[in-house]
Amino acid sequence: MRVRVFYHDKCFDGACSASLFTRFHRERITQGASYEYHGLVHRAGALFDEATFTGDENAIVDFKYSASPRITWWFDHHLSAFLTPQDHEHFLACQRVPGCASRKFFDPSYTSCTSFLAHIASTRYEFDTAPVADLIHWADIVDGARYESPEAAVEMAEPAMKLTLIIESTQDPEFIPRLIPLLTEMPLSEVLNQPFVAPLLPPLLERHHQAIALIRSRAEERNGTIFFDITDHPLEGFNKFIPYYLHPNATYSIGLSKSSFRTKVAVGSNPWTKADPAKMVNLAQICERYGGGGHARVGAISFSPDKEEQARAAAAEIVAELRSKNPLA
Ligand SMILES: [Mn+2]
Repeated sequence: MRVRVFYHDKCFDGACSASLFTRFHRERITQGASYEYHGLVHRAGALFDEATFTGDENAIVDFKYSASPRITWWFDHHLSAFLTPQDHEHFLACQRVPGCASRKFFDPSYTSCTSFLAHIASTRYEFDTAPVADLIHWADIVDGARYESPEAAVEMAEPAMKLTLIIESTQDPEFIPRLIPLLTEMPLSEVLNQPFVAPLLPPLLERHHQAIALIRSRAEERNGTIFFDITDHPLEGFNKFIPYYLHPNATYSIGLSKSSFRTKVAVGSNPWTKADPAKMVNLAQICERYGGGGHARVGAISFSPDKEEQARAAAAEIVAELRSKNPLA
């Protein structure tokens, strides 16, 4: 039997979910099957190429629902799991058919898809999660950004953090499929030491440390709000907790950055702040005023590369507004 596993690409939880599905399927559904892995990414237009659903079984984990009859397993925990109302209807109809309901699962209350899959596999299929408890624990911390401190989020001490850094930045389409089976076969520290994994880490840590140094040199905190402009240093993304690592007493952070395809105003809040949540500003509403969006605690606005001055003006307005509404003042 050939099993194709489709997973959220470049995502620690996506890779862990694919690995956990494999171990569960091998131990509790069918022995001796072969497993192939295909990463899926969010993009405008069609998310799935149904021509790739060619396994004897096709599973989607940590990614949106597909109504294709070839999909035989589905696990997801994202609030936005259904692309269309028709997809949601299709899933609800499936839940009324026992043979379908026992293979397609959705629960947005779970922090990670890995912990959701573990719960279903253990409660419905008697799968033993004890050997993979560490993996489940770290999937919840990484996917839920549940770090105990800014140091834990930024200093990358744990193997899971280092693997996340590698998984999120790889450009090699064969890397994650090669990594996935190992995640439930050995401790994460041993995965990290594999010859095809270990050499990838030092240049990424170097880049991470450069980003910390750059933001340290630019970040200015006043009245509980950090502002930094790094548009003159194109970065392929940076760890969003760095501002609070450098200024732990700040409540908000506004960062202006630039890549080849956009100028971005990132508007965030400190996950470890002592501020009263009721006194905090809804950042999604602020970003929406400028055509951006997000969540109450973190949002962003994207401008086309030629609109850099507009982005800078928007950032300055938001900084002034948040500095006048310091919840800890
Ligand atoms: Mn996830």
